[in-house]
Amino acid sequence: TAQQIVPLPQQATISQQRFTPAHSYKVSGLKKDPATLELLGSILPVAGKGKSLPLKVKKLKKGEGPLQRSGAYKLEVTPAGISIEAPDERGVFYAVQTLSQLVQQEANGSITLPEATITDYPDVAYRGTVEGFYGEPWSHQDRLEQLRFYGKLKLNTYIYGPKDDPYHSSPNWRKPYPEQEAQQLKEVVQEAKRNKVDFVWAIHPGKDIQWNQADSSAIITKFNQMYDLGVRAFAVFFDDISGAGTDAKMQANMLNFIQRQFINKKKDVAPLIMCPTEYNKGWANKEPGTYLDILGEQLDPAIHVMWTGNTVVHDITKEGLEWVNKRIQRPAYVWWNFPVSDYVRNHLLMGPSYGIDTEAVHDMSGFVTNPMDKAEASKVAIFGVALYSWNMKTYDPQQAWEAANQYVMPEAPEAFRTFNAHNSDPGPNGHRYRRDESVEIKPYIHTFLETYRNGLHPSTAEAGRIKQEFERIAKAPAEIRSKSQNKRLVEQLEPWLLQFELLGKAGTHTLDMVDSRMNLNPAAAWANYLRVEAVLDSMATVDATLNQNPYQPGVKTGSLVLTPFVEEVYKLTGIHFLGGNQSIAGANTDASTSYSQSQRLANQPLLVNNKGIAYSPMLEVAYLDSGEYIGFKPAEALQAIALYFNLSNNNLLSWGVFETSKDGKVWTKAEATAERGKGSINLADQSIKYVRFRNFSDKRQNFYLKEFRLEVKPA
Ligand code: LOG
Repeated sequence: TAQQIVPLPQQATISQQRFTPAHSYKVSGLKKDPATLELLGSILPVAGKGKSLPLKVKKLKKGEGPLQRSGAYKLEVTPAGISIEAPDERGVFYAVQTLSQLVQQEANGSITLPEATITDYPDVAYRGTVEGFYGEPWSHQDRLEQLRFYGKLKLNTYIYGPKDDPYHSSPNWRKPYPEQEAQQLKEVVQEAKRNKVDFVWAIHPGKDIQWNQADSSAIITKFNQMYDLGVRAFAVFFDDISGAGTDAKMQANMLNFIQRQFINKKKDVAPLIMCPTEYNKGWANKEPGTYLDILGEQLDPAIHVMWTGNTVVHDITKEGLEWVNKRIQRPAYVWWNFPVSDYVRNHLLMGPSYGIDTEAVHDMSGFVTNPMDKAEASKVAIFGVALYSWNMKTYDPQQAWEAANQYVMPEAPEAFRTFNAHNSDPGPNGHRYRRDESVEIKPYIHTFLETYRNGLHPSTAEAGRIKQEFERIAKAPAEIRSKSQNKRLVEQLEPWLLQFELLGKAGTHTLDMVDSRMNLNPAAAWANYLRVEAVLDSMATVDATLNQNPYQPGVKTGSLVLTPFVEEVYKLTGIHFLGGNQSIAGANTDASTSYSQSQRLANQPLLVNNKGIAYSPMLEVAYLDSGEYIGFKPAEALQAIALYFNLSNNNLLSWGVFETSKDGKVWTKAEATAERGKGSINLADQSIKYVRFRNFSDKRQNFYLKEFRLEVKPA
């Protein structure tokens, strides 16, 4: 079977029997590609002198059909020799990658091969990743390792566009990279070449672009600098901007100019890619003749247009692609916002890559995933995308995920699987994107809880299964730490490993607590209750101490099913023992709410505790339509002290006003000063019950919601 080859070949006959090659191989036809030759030498004995078997590489004759695609190959392995035919160097490299998966090292030191005939080619022409997230960009070493990983999985595209690289975006997109960065990018480009990956360098000029000759030249100049570093593929991103940069006609003009003046003139660069401003259906103007239609009509047909789906973060459906393809008049180049976690930074997204339509092969020109800032941890999801985009019809998300756990952490696959199974869902978020989590244990948890809520004894079958899972969880982190050879991966997981281990302990004590209570052993139950409490305290400390970014600080694990389970059972047991309403010390803050009617901000999560209420900062452009406002209504038990805001906009107070109210009806202006939209307002008036910021102008106003926080204290 071809089952061990990833991604799964399109056609393969692979014998069950294995043979030991009689001689070493004499390679012909590969002189011009030292990287592939080197790889070959690392997997097979290649001849010195004496008798040898032929390993012939031939260029595939020109013709029709999928074997003409870049990366396609035919591979034939018999005891008499090996032959590879491919239309390009990438295809030969992929044949050798497949060969490396066929080769087996035997205990006696020899190697064996099966007889095999494989005819293989990719379903999607461009496959890979877009380093397109906000936050700390990948490290140099991370990037080099990713490229090797892509080579093995036949991914051919890496789009470089980290939002927080100032030379990719504003303020420095017009400037050349400083020497050290330039040198490192050069090395990344070389590693990409060795692995037959197109390194696509993207520019993000839209925040402050001027539609004039000077800025057109600035882009060409920058592209030429990148060309000199070895880059042979380019992209222009216009996502997450507001103002003059968003004009479709101007964007199309500029891109066509780049196409004529740069792409067409260099004979050796890949097709140009653009990310539009309206890059998802949710944000697209649906009126005919608007933004997307203008791009469709005016943009040179050779230019690819990226698309994230029906919303920013969404499943990818055939219907959704058909909708946009009609407008942009070409198949969209999919930018899948999974497993990116820049909008849920306290979570890891380690679950299967599902929700990508296996019927959509003809509706896309490319498929790239936007990963987490944790490069190694992102491999689980990227693995799925590699299998999907190479051979779509056979893609099974669950199977791919099982294989990924094995592939990414071969030294501790079971422990890694356990960890990933319970670290999948991003939690509530502004994009309303959710994932399954703890799928296998969920039904047991539900039944257990239903029973326990009624004060009844959960069955030993359920309790036993759940306890076993928590014991596995408690052990998994130590196993991962001690066995995994991938230290960088372990480092990236570490805060979550720590939290996961605690969750395992908390859960185990929880089951013991219920068991003693039901067996009428209140002393033991109470002792376990205190243990659960202590571990939950430790978890709160981890959450409040590690990963303290200003967006979604903290460390969440098992947040969809398991952590809520432990918390609820702990709470129910506490009520049983202590009576009354158990609540977190201090004022009841749950009743603090946002006070807003803005559609754009409706799903943006709030951070609420007894010190403050805040909007979780937004990465993309926020806006208020004429008359709309955002604000807060603190809980009755709380009193407003001060409002801190950073609404990043140069003339915030020319269109917006801060206001307070005692009743939500009569509003008083609160005097404020702002520097580039940043400032604070003192609110030391006990009668204030509402605070808001209102757009009093007659049109929509854009800004970045970097901070909007009301400090409070118990009244
Ligand atoms: C950004 C992207 C970010 C992602 C998820 C695109 C085209 N742009 O809302 O940089 O990583 O969403 O937060 C985006 O997706 N904006």
